[in-house]
Amino acid sequence: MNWGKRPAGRIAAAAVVAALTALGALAGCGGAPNQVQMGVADFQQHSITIHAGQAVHFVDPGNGGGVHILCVGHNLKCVPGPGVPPGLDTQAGLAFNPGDPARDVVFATAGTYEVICTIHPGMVLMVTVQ
Ligand SMILES: [Cu+2]
Repeated sequence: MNWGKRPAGRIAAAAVVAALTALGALAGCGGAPNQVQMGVADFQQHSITIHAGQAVHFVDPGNGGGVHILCVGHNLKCVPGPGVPPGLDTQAGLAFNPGDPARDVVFATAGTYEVICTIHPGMVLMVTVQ
């Protein structure tokens, strides 16, 4: 049996993954993707903070995602307002089916935006744009 080196190799690999994860977190305000993933009937997180001019990277995975129609609004209704990004500013909203390509939505104007889904009650992502 020659298992001597395997545990060390695994520990080293885990350390590399941890370091890369830390780098990714540090890069959050440096143009790295501000990813928000969707599940069957909700966002996987309910708030995100970005800087004006940055995009939120919306991901609806083919495995575990859902049908969603996103817009800025409240209580299942799209409410267009000043500073709302194109695509999230209409009643039609931004439609996703599971497995669709991810989409970047740029928030150009500072403010707080309530991104909702017109299908799923309580599916809310508060986007704070600094
Ligand atoms: Cu939805």
